[in-house]
Amino acid sequence: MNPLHELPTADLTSSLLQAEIRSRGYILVRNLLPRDAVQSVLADVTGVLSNAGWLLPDRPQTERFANADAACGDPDPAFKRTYQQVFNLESFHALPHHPRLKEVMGALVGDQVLVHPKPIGRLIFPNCERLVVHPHQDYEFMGGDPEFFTAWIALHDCPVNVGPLRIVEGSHLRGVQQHQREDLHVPEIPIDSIHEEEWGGGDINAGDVLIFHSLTIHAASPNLSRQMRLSIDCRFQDANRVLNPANLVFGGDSGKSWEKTYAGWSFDDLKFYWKRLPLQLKPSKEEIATLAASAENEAARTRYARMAAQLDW
Ligand SMILES: O=C(O)CCC(=O)C(=O)O
Repeated sequence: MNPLHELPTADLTSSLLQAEIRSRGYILVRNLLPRDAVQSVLADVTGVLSNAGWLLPDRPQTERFANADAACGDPDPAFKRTYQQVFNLESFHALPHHPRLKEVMGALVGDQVLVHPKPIGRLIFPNCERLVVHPHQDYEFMGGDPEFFTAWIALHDCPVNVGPLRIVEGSHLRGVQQHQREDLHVPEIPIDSIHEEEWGGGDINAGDVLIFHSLTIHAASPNLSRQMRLSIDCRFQDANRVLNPANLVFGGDSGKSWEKTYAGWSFDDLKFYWKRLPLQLKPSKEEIATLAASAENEAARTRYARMAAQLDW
């Protein structure tokens, strides 16, 4: 595996950042976030996991030693229940808004930064092949304007054997790739279409941020340790560019809502902040209302109706 190309925070300028992402499709910024900011999210997340019985009780919870008997992952119901508690944490949502990260993402996308409101937490048990995320482009899942960027943040030091992200340098220049869906798995780019020597990776530490373009091919490395690999990935774009409204709402019939997410929060400033931005939704609210009445099948009409009900401003 090739080492990742990295930049120290002190060297970051808007033009350097943009040039690096334009040519390589990613950049690893060492020590961008203060370690204590990341560690306090880790403490909250491991508190939830410990209560769920996912961690060995005789080890400090922030060391993340996994209870192998509890191993689970999406879409297991036990996973979804615990994941929802992690997703509801205020600190989990606040980290992508950390001023140091927002400043760098602003240097990349422009002054009006939209932080996508649904960060994803990765709660990866060790030695579970089925939980390892396979090669893909984020654009396949988020849609909208491909000019958005992901920030991948490990919540602890993440050496290669604990399963950090790996990246194919320059792969964003290949354009939108065909993703395949095998059995019930999420769509992925076939692994044999990527040569082993194309992958870049290495240790990623607490405080480091791996930033990459929506078309950059990436995948997780397997977690071969005895600890859980915990990370957050979140997306950023110029608020004036097109956004797929699915990134603002909850799908499915799980009953998730922003009101439930916010129920235990102490502060209001990160609640519904995107409603204050002049977003370019595609499809627009009007188009979604039309689709809710006229889409070709019942399932699609239900999906659009659920979306329309949540786009209530
Ligand atoms: O952390 C992982 O295992 C996968 C993350 C990922 O695919 C992403 O950040 O888009």
